[in-house]
Amino acid sequence: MKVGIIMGSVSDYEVMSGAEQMLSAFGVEFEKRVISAHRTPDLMTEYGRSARERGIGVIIAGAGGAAHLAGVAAALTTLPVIAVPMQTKSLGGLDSLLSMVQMPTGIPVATVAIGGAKNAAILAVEILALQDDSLREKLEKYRKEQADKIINTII
Ligand code: RP5
Repeated sequence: MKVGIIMGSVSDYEVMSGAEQMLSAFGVEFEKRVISAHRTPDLMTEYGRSARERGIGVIIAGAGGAAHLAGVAAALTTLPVIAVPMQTKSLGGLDSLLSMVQMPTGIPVATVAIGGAKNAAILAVEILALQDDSLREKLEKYRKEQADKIINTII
């Protein structure tokens, strides 16, 4: 299964490329698209409705401001959706965060930190690893490397 990375604007790509890099490091296949819940509602619907049959297992959605992308994606599919709130000039990203995290009961979205595209990717890998032992081993190796870096730090 692959991961679907979507973002509301090409201006989100710099942050969302972090998810791409992390998925590549784990050898997880992904596709990426710019789709706006507001500017391209028909494309949004088509994407959400067809995601599962196109082999997507998890969706990562990055958006800013009135950040409805992840919530609308979650409304269109029962695949897990992970939201990445974008930092914004006007409100620092708190707008994006609150917009994404306050989903109504029944349509959940897992929201990571503002700009947390890399963690979104790791969470997606953890979900896919539930049914993939080689991916689970890669996650364990990654955790060990992180710990070793700290343990071996001399100051
Ligand atoms: C959101 O509005 C996008 O996700 C982006 O974070 C923000 C600004 O979009 P642009 O005006 O840069 O296209 O929909």
